[in-house]
Amino acid sequence: PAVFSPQFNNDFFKGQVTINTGLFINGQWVGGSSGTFVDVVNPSTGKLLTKVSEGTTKDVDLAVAAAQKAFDTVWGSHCPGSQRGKLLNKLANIMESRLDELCAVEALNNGKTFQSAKYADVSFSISIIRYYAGWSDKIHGQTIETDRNKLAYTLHEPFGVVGQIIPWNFPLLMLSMKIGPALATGNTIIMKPSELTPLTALMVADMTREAGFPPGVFNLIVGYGNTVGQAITEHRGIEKVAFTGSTLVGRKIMEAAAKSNLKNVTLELGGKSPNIIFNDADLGQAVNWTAHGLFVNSGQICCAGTRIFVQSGIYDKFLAKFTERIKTIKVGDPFAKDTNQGPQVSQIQFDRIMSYIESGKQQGAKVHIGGGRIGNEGYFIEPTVFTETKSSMKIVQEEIFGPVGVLIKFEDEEDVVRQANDTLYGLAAAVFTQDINRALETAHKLKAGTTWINCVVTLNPNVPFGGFKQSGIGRELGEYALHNYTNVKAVHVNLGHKM
Ligand code: TXE
Repeated sequence: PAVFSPQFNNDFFKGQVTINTGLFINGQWVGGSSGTFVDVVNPSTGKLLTKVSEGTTKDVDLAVAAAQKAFDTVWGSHCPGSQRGKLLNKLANIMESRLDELCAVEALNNGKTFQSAKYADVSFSISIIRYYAGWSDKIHGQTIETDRNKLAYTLHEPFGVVGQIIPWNFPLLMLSMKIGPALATGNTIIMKPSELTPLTALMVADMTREAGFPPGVFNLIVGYGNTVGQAITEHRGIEKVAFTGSTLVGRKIMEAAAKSNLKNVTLELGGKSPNIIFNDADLGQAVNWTAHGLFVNSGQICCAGTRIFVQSGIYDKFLAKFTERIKTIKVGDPFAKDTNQGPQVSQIQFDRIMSYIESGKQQGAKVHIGGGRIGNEGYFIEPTVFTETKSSMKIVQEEIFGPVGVLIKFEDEEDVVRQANDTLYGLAAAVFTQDINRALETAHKLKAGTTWINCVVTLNPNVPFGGFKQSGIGRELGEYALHNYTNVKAVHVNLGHKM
């Protein structure tokens, strides 16, 4: 298979990166069995970057066979946890030694700014791998007292071969959140990155080899959702599938898992998270955090605070200050020093977002700021805020996944909790107030897997993340994510009961 060698020459990174563009199966780079390719596009220009081998159902079969063999011979119970931890630490060190390369490729392929990749995505990915390296030799069950004549204990065993399907918004971070706990607990992996953003995943595949992971432990197949994704979810040799992406596809994954071998499923899906600002909030901080929660990663983040509820007493002041803040956001080249927001990831996403903006206008909401395209090349969209919305509007109910939010006035706590919970989703929420009682009371009433108080969209490797309602099943990050990748076996030992 070929390699792609982009040359970078910008303020942050000068140099060339070499990326294998094949499939990574059983520790080897191979071409896809169909000989076809996936086009990978630069979202800043809309132009083709490179072609990557396209996987098929047949390649998934080959990868599952390799992963099963690795699990049965060199991984799982054949590899002590301390050794798995050592390999994960080595992987993290290699990623760190190539931090700038990873950031550059992430910015090139996804469109996020180099700086955000550096201070958020890539650094966080490395921390996550290290965090799970530490867990690798601490995976154990319980000893359970029953009676004097019996001993019972549990073992937390890996599933075996697990499938992982990830999206394009945080290509490296999503990969790290998935492989960290899966490898720490001793599973082998079939990974499918998004067909839009496979490049950093291809780099990591090479790094797993360099780190010394045995062949077959980590396998990477680039391909489309309805072929490779579907093949993973239907495969009878795969015991577990973990997915991050749209709620629509999440449903399909559960269905395919149910119809095949009832594989264990975890899902991290969409959101429409409320961001609540009470009258007594620190105005400057609330404005800054709200802008971060809405526009970070060009708004392409599942836990974005897209429904901004502002209490009536502070509404006008907040709107004025928030507007000034938004005007300072510079949209443009991900590699320029002063850029805060890059392009959307693809033409399809760009079109979706623009059609949501259109629908907001048509349903009678007011574009307070933004609403348009920037330039005529690439997929750049202005930071956009709507006011004068109604709860039935599509822009209030549906995930837009772009730099678009709605500002809604509320009167009291009861009113805002009702409105905030009026959604199919339940991924996250944020509350801004100086009153600790109000902050905690509201946080406890919100139906969301994460609630931030006086901040928004900040994650830590050791704090769980995941959704209530239609935002998902299971938790990623933290100790909780280990449960996604282990089966619990109970062992009963008779010490003296006679039959
Ligand atoms: O996501 P998909 P899309 C939301 C967001 C966005 C919308 C559409 O609202 O606007 O989804 O984005 C793979 N079986 N999120 O269409 O299709 C696909 O190849 C198995 C929220 O790009 O869900 C990719 O690897 N896999 C989200 C992955 O699923 C399938 C992040 C995600 O793509 C498949 C991304 C199938 N039938 C989008 N069909 C979040 N929660 O962060 C597709 N895939």
